[in-house]
Order: sequence, then structure tokens, then C-alpha cells
Amino acid sequence: MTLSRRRFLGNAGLAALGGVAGAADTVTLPFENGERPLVKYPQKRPLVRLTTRPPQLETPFGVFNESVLTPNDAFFVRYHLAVNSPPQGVDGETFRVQIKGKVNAPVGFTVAELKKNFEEVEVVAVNQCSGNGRGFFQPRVAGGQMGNGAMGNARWRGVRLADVLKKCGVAAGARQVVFNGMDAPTLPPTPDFIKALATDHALDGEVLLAYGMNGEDLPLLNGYPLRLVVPGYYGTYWIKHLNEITVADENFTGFWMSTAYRIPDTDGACIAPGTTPKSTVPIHRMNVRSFITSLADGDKVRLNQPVTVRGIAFDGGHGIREVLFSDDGGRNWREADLGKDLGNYSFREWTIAFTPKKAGERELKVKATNRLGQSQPLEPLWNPAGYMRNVVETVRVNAA
Ligand SMILES: Nc1nc2c(c(=O)[nH]1)N[C@H]1C(S)=C(S)[C@@H](COP(=O)(O)O)O[C@H]1N2
Ligand SMILES: [Mo]
Repeated sequence: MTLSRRRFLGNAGLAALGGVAGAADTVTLPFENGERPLVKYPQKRPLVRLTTRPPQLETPFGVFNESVLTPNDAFFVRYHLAVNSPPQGVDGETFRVQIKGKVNAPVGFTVAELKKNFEEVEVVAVNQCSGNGRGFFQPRVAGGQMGNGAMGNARWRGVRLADVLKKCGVAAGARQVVFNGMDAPTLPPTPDFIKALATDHALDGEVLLAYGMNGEDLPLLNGYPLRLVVPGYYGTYWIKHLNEITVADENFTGFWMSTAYRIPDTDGACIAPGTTPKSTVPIHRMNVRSFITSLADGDKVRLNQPVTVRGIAFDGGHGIREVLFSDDGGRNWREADLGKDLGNYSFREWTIAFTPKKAGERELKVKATNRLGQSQPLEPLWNPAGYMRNVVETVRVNAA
């Protein structure tokens, strides 16, 4: 398919329909008010829809058992602004990212110019929304009530932000680099979605200006034609349709940095349920998580028949050292085999054999530890925005 045809389908489809509900297909996430329609959007298979304006789509959880890389057509979608998400009239040929502020001189690059002038690099990295799993919070918290499908793992291709910034000349003493995408609010009280990273982070060589995802162009809904990829950091920093980069000599104080996406400044970013944090910091690196993907709650397993249990684990970029599995509700733990290492930012596949020896319900649990020794709590941590959920997950199966 040519670029222009794809672009046309993308914008026309979304503008006209806001997604097409496939008959009566729904999924029910396992918490109160968890019923969601499965809806087909351009370039996507039917996904779990949370909201229409803006489109917020979750990956059906079973997809994570199909492959360690999340297919583009199943990758989750998150936007903030009710209008202009995704932006209208995206043209991959005339699109430019402008670099301005404390640089030698403002300059703009088309995607073709980025490809031509800078070294192309790839990284496999997890993009996870800060609120992934928010629907499971107890007590419940405000915000999108997501299950665990607001994450995905892809092979991102692009150029290093550091190479581009260095070419533009970053002024000594620049504190932050500020990122804005094409989506913009139409009503003044709605703050534009803008995020910032410390200059050192922006220059560390890991942050990418990405145009490729799993060997294809980015889908429109995942930021076509250019997005920021911030390996190890929550998705909120991964600005889509990225067309404005500003080097600043002071810290950016816009709504999405100074009010939203902040976590308690405590160990584990948690506080007692129902209380208010004394001080907060911008959310940053992801914590350790692991999931069983090959079995779901209520699945049946055969008595005395070995079954291979499979899943994924990941963290904020140190890499997974060990995955432990329990088939008796957490009394005994065994070490799972780790699959191929696709790099520290990727999902890491794990497998373990388990033979149910007693009839009835079994609680399967999985717990990962990263190379820093950070792990997952047996009881969920709580914070008022419902971010960073990383409790040890449990799947209840029936042996018969
Ligand atoms: N332009 C733009 N970029 C954005 C956002 C947005 O609202 N607008 N949301 C961010 C958030 S909070 C997340 S979790 C990721 C989600 O990326 P995805 O939609 O490709 O899955 O996009 C980020 N980039
Ligand atoms: Mo997010």
C-alpha cells in the first residue's frame, strides 16, 4: 500500500466513523464496569475500546501470548485531547520536525532528511502507559479504567535524538528538551500535550526519533510519521506525531509535567490508600512486571498432565534476571526458563512446566526480579493516580 493511500484510509476512516463497532463483540475486564466493546480502527484489528474521543484502545490480553513482539495492528492506542487525536492531514512527505530554542539556529527535518543525514538504529522496547492496570486499583481511583492491555513491545527504528540535537548544537546549561506533537486542543482551557526530558537524558543516545515499528512505518494511531521512543520510561514521554522539539534553559512547567503524571516521592511511589502524597515527582522509569500469558482465569488444566506455562517479564531497562513461578498460591516457587534476550528494554519470554497433581482450583503466580534486584510486591501498592501497578499477578485455573 502506498503512503498516500494509507494516509487517506487512516484519516478518512477515523474522521467519518471514530471506529467501527463489530456487531456485539465485547470483552469483560475482571473488575466492576469492565465491559468494553471490541472495535476495529484503521490499520488495527479489533481492540478493546475504552473511549472514542480521544481513541483509547487496549490490546486484547491474549495477543501477548502470540509473540514477544506485539504486532502493529494489535498495539494499544492512547491519546489525551478529545479533538484532533489523531491529528488531521498528516502527510509523511511534507511533515517536518522543528528543532528550536537553545540551539545554534532553528532547523526542520523531514523524515526523509532524518533517514539520509543520521545513522539508523533499532531498539526493542516496551511502551507501557503509566495507568496500565488502573482498573484493578483498590480503592478505585479516577482515570481510564484499563486492564493490562495498555502495553506493547516493538522493534523501533529511527535515529538517535542525541545525534540530531548535537548537529543542531545544544547551548551549554540547557536544562530540558521539550516535546510536542501535531495534536493540539481547540479550546484554550485544555492544555496541549507536551512533555520534557532532562537534557542529559535526551543526549544519552538511547532516546530515538522513531519512524519504524516492527519493520513497517508507524501506524497513524501510534504516531505516524515520527514519534519519540524513550526506552525504559512510561509511554507518556513517547510523544507521537512529534513535530516540535525545544531546547530550554529552564524546566518546563506545563500541565502534563507539573500537575498530571506525577507520583508520590516515596519508595515504590506508593502511599496509604485514600491519603494524599506530601510531595510528588514526574513519573519516570517503569518498575518490574511479569505476566502469565498462556493461561487465563477459569481455564481448565488436565490432572497429571504436564502443561507448559508461558509468559512475559520486563522492567525499566536493567533487564530481567530471574522469573519465579508458583503453582500453589505462592507457598513454593520455582525458577522459570528465560527465552531469547532481545535487550534490556524488551519483554523477556519465560516458560515452565507444571503438572497438576490434585483436582480443584490452583492459584498460579509469577514474580520477576531485575538485574538490580528490584522485584514485585505480593500485595498491590497504591497511589492516587493509579500508576505503576506491579503486583505479583495471579491466574486461577481448574485442574480436572
Ligand atoms: N501526541 C501525543 N503523543 C502521546 C500522547 C498523546 O496524547 N498525544 N499520549 C502519550 C501516552 S500517555 C502514552 S501511554 C503513549 C501511548 O502510545 P501509543 O498510543 O502508541 O500506544 O503515547 C504518548 N504519546
Ligand atoms: Mo499513558
